[in-house]
Amino acid sequence: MKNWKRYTVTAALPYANGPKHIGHLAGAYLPADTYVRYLRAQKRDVVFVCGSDEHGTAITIQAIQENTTPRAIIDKYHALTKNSFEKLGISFDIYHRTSEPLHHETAQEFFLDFYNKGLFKEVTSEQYFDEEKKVFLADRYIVGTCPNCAYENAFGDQCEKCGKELSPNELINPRSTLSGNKPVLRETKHWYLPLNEYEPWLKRWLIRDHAKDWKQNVYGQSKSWIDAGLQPRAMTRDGEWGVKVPLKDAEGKVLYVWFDAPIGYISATKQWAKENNTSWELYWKDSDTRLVHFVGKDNIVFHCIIFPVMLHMHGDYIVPDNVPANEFLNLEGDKMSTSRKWSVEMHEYLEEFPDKVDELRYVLTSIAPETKDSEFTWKDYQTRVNSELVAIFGNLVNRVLVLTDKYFEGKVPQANECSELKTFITQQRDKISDSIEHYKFRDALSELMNIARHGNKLLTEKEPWKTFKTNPEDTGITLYDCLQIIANLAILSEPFLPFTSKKLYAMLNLKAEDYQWSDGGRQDLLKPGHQLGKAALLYQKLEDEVIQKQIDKLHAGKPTNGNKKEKANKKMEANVKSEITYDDFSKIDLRVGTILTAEKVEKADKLLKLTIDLGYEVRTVVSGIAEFFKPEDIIGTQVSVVANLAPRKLRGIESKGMILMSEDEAGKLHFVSPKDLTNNGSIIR
Ligand code: B3M
Ligand code: ZN
Repeated sequence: MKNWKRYTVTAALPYANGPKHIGHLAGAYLPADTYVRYLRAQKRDVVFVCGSDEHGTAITIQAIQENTTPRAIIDKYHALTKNSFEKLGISFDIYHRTSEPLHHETAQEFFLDFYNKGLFKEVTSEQYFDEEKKVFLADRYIVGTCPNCAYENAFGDQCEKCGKELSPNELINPRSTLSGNKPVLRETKHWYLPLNEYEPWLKRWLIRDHAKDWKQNVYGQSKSWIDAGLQPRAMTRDGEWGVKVPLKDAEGKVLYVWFDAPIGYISATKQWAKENNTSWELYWKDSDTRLVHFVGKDNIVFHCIIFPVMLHMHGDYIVPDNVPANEFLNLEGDKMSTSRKWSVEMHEYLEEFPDKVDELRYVLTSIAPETKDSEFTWKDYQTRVNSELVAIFGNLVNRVLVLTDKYFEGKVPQANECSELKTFITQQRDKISDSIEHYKFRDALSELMNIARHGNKLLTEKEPWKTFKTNPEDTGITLYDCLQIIANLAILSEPFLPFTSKKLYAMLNLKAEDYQWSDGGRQDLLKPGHQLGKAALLYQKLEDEVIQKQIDKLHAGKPTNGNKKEKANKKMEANVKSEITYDDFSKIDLRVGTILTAEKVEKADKLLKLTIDLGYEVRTVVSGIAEFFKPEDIIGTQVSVVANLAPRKLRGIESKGMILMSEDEAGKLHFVSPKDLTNNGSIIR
């Protein structure tokens, strides 16, 4: 294996157009942070960069829709997300922004490098333009009638009704979703990256170098993209918001967001190097630097194909050694989505559980979607916290410290190193290292927990509270071993549970900076006689009410029509009547009739007096529909009538029969009418 001199670790730059949820956290940021903390614990040279991705059509369109500016949107969400990451212990060395001048310069330099070398293809094509909003329209922002199924609201890239993939010019009656107007076709020139020309290089690089060491999901996706054949891809867009295309004849054009965003990793490193008086180039241009990109699965193609090609085209740069992308984290049986309000946003979690960060880190790593999609449920979160963190980890630490306090006045008892234990913990440390190096954070965490399990097992077997009366030396030995286990946990838990680790160091009265990863396994981390610090509870049990509240909150936040619909369904369900026989039904004489006249009933807001032609006779029927219909509007309407209902008097008027109405979820009434004009008096059965 190569001996890397330094590491450049990146985590996908979040779009600063909305809050980020725990699915994003589990997908990229948490594994990246765990990896980096592990490298730092090994005293390796590493820079961990991230920042806001602040350009792109989506932000422009959102600003138009919300009647605000892109700047206002990005400032808000940059701050929110940066702050959430800090609180979650995601330890970036820098959280930069792609709106910074340094980034614009860096991205433009890349563009010009390609341009000057003549690597771009210039292509002029016709694209839809919204004349009122003055923007070119991405395919998604054009709707029209589907040529395949005639659905009227098909998107410019796909019809959601029949599923057919479309291009905007296939739509019949195209409309802009921004103004509702018909867009016009305009000629526009763009610069294309000829990805197809780099296929041979990509293939060699991917298959020769990474068929073995990349995750199956990542390698497979990348390979199938390449196998399918690559197409030139436009690296510029029409618009005002973004990095300006640095050419004279490119007024009103900006770099495609996926061209500039990954360069954001480089500009972030430049800024960090400036602040830390070091060279950014070592981290991007030295072949002994290992470049690792942590991303979610929807970003694989950009990090495994497009960006590597860009780095290769530029020439001076290293390419990623690995892109350990995760799959998706679902939530309570459904895809996580901020817009559909089916998500747990990072800042929301922090508001609800400000002191339970490691609990979230623990659960998200335990269920990380490393090889396939996985699922977060609040019940599972509760179970893992209560029966693993509280019952195994927290319980061990608490019992050992309390017992040491009780029997040895909080001082490490006299004992010798236990070589068996030393071997065990050293092995565990190596298993954890190996798993982390292979981006298997779930396995790594479970090996960490096995160390805590081992401590509990020692306590259960040795029962130091019993031996104290007969053989206090044995009690001392057991507690000594358990204390060394806890000190090892302080070191080895740090990448996963940094807040826990910090508390452990304090409780043990040790200084974190005195230890590194290779100290894991040592049996003399705590010397006999060493005075321990104060014991504190590491984790608290999560009660059912607390969890139920989160579940209720999630369901209450579902989009309102879903919610209303649920209520309506419940109401309808509540009205289900008991079974009747066919004979019961056939007693009702149901007929079609036509409303001949309609008038209001004096002093009765809800009633209309109707005369209805039933073919064989004309009837008077009083009906409670005045709130919903104006008399003049319903004359001539065909309705269904219960013809043999016993007559009754309403406001002094004899009503003979009843007309059928259906009531919707809002309580509004609708006539139940035959679909086609039918003879009056026709029997309904
Ligand atoms: N902002 C997409 C995303 O948030 C994009 C990642 C950029 S990484 C260079 O999923
Ligand atoms: Zn269709």
